[in-house]
Amino acid sequence: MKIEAITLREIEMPLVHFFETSFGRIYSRRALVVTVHCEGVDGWGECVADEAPFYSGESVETASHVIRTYLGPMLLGKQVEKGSDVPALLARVRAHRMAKGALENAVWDAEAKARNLPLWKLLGGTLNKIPCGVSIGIQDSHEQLLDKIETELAAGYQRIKVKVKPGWDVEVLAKIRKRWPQILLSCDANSAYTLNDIEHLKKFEEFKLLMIEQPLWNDDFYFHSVLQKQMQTAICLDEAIEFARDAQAALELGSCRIINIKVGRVGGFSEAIKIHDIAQKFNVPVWCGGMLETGLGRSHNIALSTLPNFKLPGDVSASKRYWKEDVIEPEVTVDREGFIAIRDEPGTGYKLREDQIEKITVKKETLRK
Ligand code: OSB
Ligand code: MG
Repeated sequence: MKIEAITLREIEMPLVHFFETSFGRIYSRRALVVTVHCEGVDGWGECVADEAPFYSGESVETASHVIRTYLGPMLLGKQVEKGSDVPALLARVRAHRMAKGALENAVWDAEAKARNLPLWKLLGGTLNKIPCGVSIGIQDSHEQLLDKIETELAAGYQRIKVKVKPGWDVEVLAKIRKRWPQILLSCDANSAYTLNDIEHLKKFEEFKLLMIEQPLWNDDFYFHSVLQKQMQTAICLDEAIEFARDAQAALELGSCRIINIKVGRVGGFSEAIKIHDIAQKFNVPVWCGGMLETGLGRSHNIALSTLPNFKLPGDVSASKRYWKEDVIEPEVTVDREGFIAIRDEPGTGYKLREDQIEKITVKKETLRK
């Protein structure tokens, strides 16, 4: 497949409910979507970078700059057979993993369509349904959070994850556990604590959490290993794992007992698969995280979640939890037992609503050689 052109779009989608983490609240999602045009086949990819560089150093603007100026030109006019050919072509650019991931995944998408194969099979998936959990942001009140949890449990979700930060943690977790003593419950701090908080973090132990996600600095695994040695509760790393070698280092150090894989954060499917495989060798389960993706990124997360070591419920939930109108058809739905059934059609199994994408596009340009 020759990459003849790349379309870069900035889209904006209002969230049905605000989403708040330890680093801030958003009401609407701005994102970058790329299309690689390859001799009659179009592959699509979503860049998970946020509008602001708060979760990671990347943002919509940095990703669009780097794709337009460097990464796009490295692919334009090239003959690529597989998504897995892409990382080597982009290797000269350092960092900018979310920008790279959008392009690489678009090529995997094109490859699946060109070969008439389901993307999940191409990735090496084996599961025909995937277990789902939800990530629930910080709310205006404890009552509002408890109401949300009740709704999600009633919908069938298998695991509840709540966002925490200093001032919204022990008391909140205590209320949840009191009301639901048995549910699978975890929390995600998005780097809101330091090692000075170790005694405070030990108070989380009594809530029998499935895991505490990324409690310390976003780029650290050494101090997480110090913390993990002093905690019974499993630590899960999200932000800190950008490469397969990070996963290896973290597991050798004992920094975590679970890994959250986000395909965008790690620069695309190739690196995501490598992390999956390393964790499997260490007998460490992984799960698929989310970045408030539109249906496009969501459909890629679903495909990745079919690999055999995705043993814990992911953050891949139904479209309607985030969007009034999604960009794919059908939208993603979760059954009463909390599973997403894998679709067996070629590509992602979800059709992009290009008319809808056009409607929410705020900027668009096409790159050619
Ligand atoms: O840390 O997992 C995270 C959303 C934005 C940025 C970071 C995170 C999240 C989530 C949402 O937890 C997961 C989802 O997409 O449902
Ligand atoms: Mg996280």
